[in-house]
Amino acid sequence: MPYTLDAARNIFPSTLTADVVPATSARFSQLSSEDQLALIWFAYLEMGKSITIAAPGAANMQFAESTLLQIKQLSFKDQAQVMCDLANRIDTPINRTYATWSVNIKLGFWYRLGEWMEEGSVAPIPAGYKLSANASAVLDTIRSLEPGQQITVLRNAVVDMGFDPAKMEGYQRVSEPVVVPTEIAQREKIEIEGVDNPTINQYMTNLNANDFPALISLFAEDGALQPPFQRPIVGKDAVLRFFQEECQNLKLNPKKGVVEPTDDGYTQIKVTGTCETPWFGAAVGMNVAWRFLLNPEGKIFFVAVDLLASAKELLNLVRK
Ligand code: 45D
Repeated sequence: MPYTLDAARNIFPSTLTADVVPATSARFSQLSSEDQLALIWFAYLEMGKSITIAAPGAANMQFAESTLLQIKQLSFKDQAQVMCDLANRIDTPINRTYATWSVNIKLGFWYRLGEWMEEGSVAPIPAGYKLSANASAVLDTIRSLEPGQQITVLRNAVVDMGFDPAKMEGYQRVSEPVVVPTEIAQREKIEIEGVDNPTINQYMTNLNANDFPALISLFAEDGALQPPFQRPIVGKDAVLRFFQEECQNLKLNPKKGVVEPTDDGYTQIKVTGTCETPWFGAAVGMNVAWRFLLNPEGKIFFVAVDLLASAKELLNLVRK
């Protein structure tokens, strides 16, 4: 019997994911907008002491530029209001524009606002701002997380701001242009201890090379991809769009894995390793697992990417 998507999602069920991340994001979302902004500011300052965040490229910034300049021209009071409105997710023109942006454009927008807050051209968090008890507790939790989990909480905070795109209709999504894939000769060879499978190898190599046409050809027509803490994205068209909009310049470092054939010709493969984002490079290697289910033709029917609970989970390759 062929697999259903629900059954596929449950392969390698003993995989421990970093559930503290969605739990922390949920607590964060309950805070007042003032607390949210101040908390991110403090978290961002603290993290900045140990890891440097890369400045966004021009391709990232061009789409946010006019909104940023519009904000820069406002009074401090109005700037603070714009930022609170973003956190409150209410219906404003800026919040609607924000909703159309890809994740990387949203991050670039806040990166620039953060720079301006630091240099004093955009309203800073009031000196001596005191977080509420709840907000302090959330900040303490964030402090205790691994760097890969910390940046995921920050990213969630940014992604969740602005007007809800699901409440908008007929809008144009805005994302960076797709870069040219790395030349074949320049692509790094992948070696995964315990896994010698052409589909898996090409998945890793093509994603690292930003070769999305080659990458999507590895998927079954109704194939699905489940990013960390998200619902699966189903079907080749939707998965390709996700790769082009959200997955440029990632660096996957798969290390080891296990291959388990099933009775009906499908193959379950779990791989663990790290993943770097262009924002933090090698400074933050996120501990991840890929749980693949290949169909009898060797195409990807399903792959889940999980952010792992701890580095110890990199060694968990058991099937049950
Ligand atoms: O509110 O195989 C201020 C897939 C204060 C694809 C601020 C994947 C006020 C398939 C500081 C100004 C994608 C699933 C804000 C693999 C305020 C696949 C600013 C996995 C907001 C492996 C804050 C990829 C700022 C993964 C500027 C796991 C914050 C990718 C910036 C994960 C935060 C990427 C940044 C992550 C966070 C990136 C830049 C977690 C970036 C996080």
